[in-house]
Amino acid sequence: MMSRILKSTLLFFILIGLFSCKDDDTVTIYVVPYAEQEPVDNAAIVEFLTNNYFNEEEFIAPVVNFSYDIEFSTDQMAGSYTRTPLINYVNTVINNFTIETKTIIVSDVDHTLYILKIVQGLGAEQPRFCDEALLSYEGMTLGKDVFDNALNPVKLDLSGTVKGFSESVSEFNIADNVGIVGDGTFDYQNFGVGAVFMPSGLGYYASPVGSIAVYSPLIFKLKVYGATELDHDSDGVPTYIEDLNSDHDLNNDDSDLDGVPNYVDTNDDNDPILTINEDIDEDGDPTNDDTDGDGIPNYLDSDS
Ligand SMILES: [Ca+2]
Ligand SMILES: [Ca+2]
Ligand SMILES: [Ca+2]
Ligand SMILES: [Ca+2]
Repeated sequence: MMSRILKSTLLFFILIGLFSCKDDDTVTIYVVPYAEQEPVDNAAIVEFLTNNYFNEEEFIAPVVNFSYDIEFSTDQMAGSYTRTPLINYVNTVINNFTIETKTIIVSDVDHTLYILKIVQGLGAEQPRFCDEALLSYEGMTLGKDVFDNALNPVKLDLSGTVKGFSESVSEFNIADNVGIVGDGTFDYQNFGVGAVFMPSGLGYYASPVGSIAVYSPLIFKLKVYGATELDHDSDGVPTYIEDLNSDHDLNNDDSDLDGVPNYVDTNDDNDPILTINEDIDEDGDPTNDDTDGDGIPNYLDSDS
């Protein structure tokens, strides 16, 4: 089921193509402007956070072998324990739990992510937006319809997931210890645990994907275990460095303007030398070789 969190832009364009090329009729599909949809989605998320609680009592006093599974519920009482409405956690720390907000701009419109942090994670690393993360997750709508999950740890290239997903997973730290249990399975300790509430503009927006209605805000529960730096074109330059303008969009960095973005371009400056071979000092890093001393490393310098 995990393929459903992959970006659906391609599907979207194919659908438009099918609908708009019927005979000579041009059918225009109306797409709601982000500036109109974001406030609607935000209000729906705030309503969810106002009316729902999570099983905080289980995280405050975890039993042996606790699953660290988050359960959202409209029940405020858990036995004699009174839960805190989720909305109270927004930008406030209570019992070491919090909901951090993060603003992501899509087509000039601010979109707010609500990231519930239950366990930050004690590992040193955080997966970057374009790294491979080892994680488990469950995706659901605000109506709590589960549309996707990976309950056992899977490796996911975050650059291929929707922005609301990659920008949330990258806010957690990984496990600080991995043990191998007797049966050969792994036992991760102190991994990141949380959830994200995202407006549709950071999810699938107007693209119909599986059972998810268009313009659906989404929830993903997350457990983040590990991170691996990726180099998509194996040119010696890690993908996160190929995002030259650091805007977390890999597709708008194309140094030689040949239509192939740097992160998948094995020759970023279109000179006769592949990027991997511009690593003059052969230290495995082509970004620190600047023969003519002009401040532009050779792999991006067509006159080096
Ligand atoms: Ca690269
Ligand atoms: Ca970029
Ligand atoms: Ca290029
Ligand atoms: Ca080159």
